Amino acid sequence: MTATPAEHDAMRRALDLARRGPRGVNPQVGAIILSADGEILAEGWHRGAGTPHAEVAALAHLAPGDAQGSTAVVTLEPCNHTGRTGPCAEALIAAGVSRVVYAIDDPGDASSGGAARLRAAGVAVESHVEADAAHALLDSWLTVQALGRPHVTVKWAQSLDGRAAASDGTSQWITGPAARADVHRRRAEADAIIVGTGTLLADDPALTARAEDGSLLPHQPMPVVLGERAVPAGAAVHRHPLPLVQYAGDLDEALADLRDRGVHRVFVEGGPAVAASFVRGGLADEFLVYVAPVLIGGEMLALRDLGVTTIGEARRLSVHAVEKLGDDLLIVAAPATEGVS
Ligand code: AOF
Ligand code: ZN
Repeated sequence: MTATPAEHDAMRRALDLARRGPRGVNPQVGAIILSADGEILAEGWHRGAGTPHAEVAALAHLAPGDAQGSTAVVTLEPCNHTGRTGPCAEALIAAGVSRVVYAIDDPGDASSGGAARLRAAGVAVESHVEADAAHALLDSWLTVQALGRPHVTVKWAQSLDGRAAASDGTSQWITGPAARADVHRRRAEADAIIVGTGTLLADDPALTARAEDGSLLPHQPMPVVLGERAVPAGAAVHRHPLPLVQYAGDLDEALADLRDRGVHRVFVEGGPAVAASFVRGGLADEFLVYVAPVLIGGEMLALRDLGVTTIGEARRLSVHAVEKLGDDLLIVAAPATEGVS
């Protein structure tokens, strides 16, 4: 049996519930308990590490016995481990749930196995329901689990002919206000924002996420600079509410250290050399390319050399979205064959 339309609806609602939880070391998870005839009996979501998991939060609304014969719709495979809390698979079995529908598998070594445990107890289990939406919600958390590093978005703005600056280095402003506002909104969703020392010295960016009136948005990404050159004492980035973190060496080490600091989502903002080093290292999970209808010509390409000498080595991407922002275009793309599934 596949999932019913009511179960798909419940999953979409469970994903909305999941979004109420905080992004952090634990995933955002939502759960809904449906009666045998598809009525919502209870809802729950995970409120962060150390608090009850979504399934347990939902079951807590029901009197003993009320979940007997019910269906649990959960955005992540119910866990099968005792971590900060007990195993959700056991809680569902104990409550008498007879069917579990979930979106994506739990990738954790210790926490996975809930589906098998449920089936062993005679519970019907259906997976991969609304899986794409659940993937999108948990992309950074899944990247951290699978690859041990934060999810990396590489962003640049370019002319229609692929240039990021004029020959004298001037680059402000290639794109218009709508595109810039979109960048700030996305910066505010990142845990860290990375630039190279070249960009920092050339543009003196504040690396803050700002509203259109210039005020700071509530969530600020940690400012990070890559490279060995010293950051001047008067640099605008020193007025960022969070202290600047600088890495001189290896990209992988920088990302591992950021992960250890709780960073799940980084936004790489420049310039062409830093962007190219992420691409060369296979470290770019997502691309945001803002394209302005302007021609610059010349040598100042948006991306430095990738070591591609023959077309078979070109990095193929798939386009996930194209948006019109004022006069500009935003292309959202990702490596065609990579990605966590
Ligand atoms: C679920 N439902 O709502 C969540 C799950 O240390 P703990 O006990 O908080 O466990 C954290 C792990 O449990 C986390 O890494 C992930 O694998 C899973 N999260 N599982 O069944 C939930 N938040
Ligand atoms: Zn759990």
